Amino acid sequence: MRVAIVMGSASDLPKMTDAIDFLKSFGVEVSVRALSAHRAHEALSEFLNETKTDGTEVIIAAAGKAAHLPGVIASQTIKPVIGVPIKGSALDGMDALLSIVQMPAGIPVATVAIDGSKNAAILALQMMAIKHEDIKAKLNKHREEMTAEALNANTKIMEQYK
Ligand code: RP5
Repeated sequence: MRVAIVMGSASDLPKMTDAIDFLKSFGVEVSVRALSAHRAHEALSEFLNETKTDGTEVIIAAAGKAAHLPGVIASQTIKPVIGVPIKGSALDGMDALLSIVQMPAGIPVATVAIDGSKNAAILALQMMAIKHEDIKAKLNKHREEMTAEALNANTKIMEQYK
């Protein structure tokens, strides 16, 4: 059970650490790389070759600005690719969002919100839960915990304004 997380730059790492930690908390192995589609495309292709045989099931790709990385990765694999637009430029991440989401027909990238790396991790786990019963059980427990937290917050608000 492995997920690969590829970033366009080491400067994207702070936005991805929650996702890395969340995946690891589910017992998933995580490969983390900073391999720009523009500045390190040969090393990127070599890494994608490794993912063919190392047990990687889903690839999360995060990039900012003209964020071609997720699409370039998707062009080289049929594994599901989840794109995370990173906010970090004068355009507040809208540039990255549109670069990632507007893929041409035939090469999809599942795109989450700007800086939405936690959802990328959850979506990767949901894909893997189709095959892995242990991940499915942990995701269901996680949902139950979220519901309990939300209802607890509601109870507190009701008490505050009764
Ligand atoms: C993108 O440009 C990277 O994904 C990063 O979000 C942004 C800035 O990269 P650095 O100039 O910090 O390396 O390619």
